[in-house]
Amino acid sequence: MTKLLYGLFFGAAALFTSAVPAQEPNYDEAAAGTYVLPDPLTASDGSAVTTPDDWFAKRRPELLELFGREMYGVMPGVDRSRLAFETLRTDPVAFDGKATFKEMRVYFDAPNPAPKLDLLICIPNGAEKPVPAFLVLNFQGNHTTCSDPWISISDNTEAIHTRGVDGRERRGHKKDRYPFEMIVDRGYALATGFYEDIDPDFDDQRRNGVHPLFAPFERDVPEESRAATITAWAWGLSRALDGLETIPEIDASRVTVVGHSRLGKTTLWAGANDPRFAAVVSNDSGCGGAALTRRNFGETIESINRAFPHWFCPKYKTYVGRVGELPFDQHELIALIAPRPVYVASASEDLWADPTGEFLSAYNADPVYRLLGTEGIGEAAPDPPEADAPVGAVVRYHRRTGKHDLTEYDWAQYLDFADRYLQR
Ligand code: GTR
Repeated sequence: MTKLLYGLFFGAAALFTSAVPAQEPNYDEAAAGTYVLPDPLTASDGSAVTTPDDWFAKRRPELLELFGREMYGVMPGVDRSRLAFETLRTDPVAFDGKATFKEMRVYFDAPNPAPKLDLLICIPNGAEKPVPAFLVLNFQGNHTTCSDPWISISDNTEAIHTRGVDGRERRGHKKDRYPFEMIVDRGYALATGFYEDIDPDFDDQRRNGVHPLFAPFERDVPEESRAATITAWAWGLSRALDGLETIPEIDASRVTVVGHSRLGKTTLWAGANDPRFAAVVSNDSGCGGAALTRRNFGETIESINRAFPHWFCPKYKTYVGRVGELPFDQHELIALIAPRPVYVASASEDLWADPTGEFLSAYNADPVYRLLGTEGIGEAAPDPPEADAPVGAVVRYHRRTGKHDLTEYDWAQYLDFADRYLQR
């Protein structure tokens, strides 16, 4: 029965999307269009933002509110009395004894058993405690991130139906994206959770996942600006961080949140909202993530809202066809993370995500980083760098050779970046 219902949801979405003819994506740089980016250092009343105080007291709150209201949906609060964390299992001899695995359950609405997020946490045994950590949501369940048979198979049946995650034979099949050993060998913990534990990735008008918990915080928020799915995932990342704060071996003040693709959009928004994230990595996040929305290249505001209407709030759809009227662009989302380190990455063959637009966003966040006393994007030139040649400083960028993916090359850069800014 449940399966049939999902079938109906998908069927309805397909009917809706095929009714409006899609435009061919543009992959010609000469046709990317001309545009003027909003200036992050000019407030909406026209006044100049010239001091860190101006930024933190006025411009930053204003931009954060705009991104919530107009694009992702306003970030809801949390009822901390309903949060609970339980360590379910521990394996102190993972990877031949070099690390400890923990499985921790984050209850969002205790004492109710659901919704919940199961975190798989790997902590290096030899490193001096507490260790810095990476936090990354995964797409198909914790058991797909590593082949170790000790790891529990995701039991979120609702999400499993939507993603077709079918258990044992998928064990470890995405392990290349989550190099546990490489990370613990460098002295970092790695925590991962299944993104659909937080909110299943389909349009159900914000009924499932954590959405019901938002109701008390959304009474005064207009329907068109209520939390969409990217906001739900970002909210869940903050709850995962709440969980990491309870683990003595982990230094929760040195957590880098990493996300790929739709989850790279999510990490930028999570980092913008939650200043406890010490650093943010947005890998191949594209449209609605790091890429500038005003550029007509690859995925556009129109195509993304057609294919994934639930990722953004209804208000965002009103900008389809009038992208120049958006009161922000994505460089300002990156600026909301300042002065904390942020890493934006592209892949050379991932034109759908607009690598140049992703670079330009990072580049144009630089003035805010400078205002706040950091080196920003350092000596990087205004044009995108060569492939496989990372540029920048506290704002950093690379374009890896290859396709849309999260690879060992990417992680090697993120580890060096964390070494530079988060190791004592
Ligand atoms: C694509 C979508 C992108 C990106 C990607 C993903 O189909 O158009 O915006 O988010 O999915 O998350 O895998």
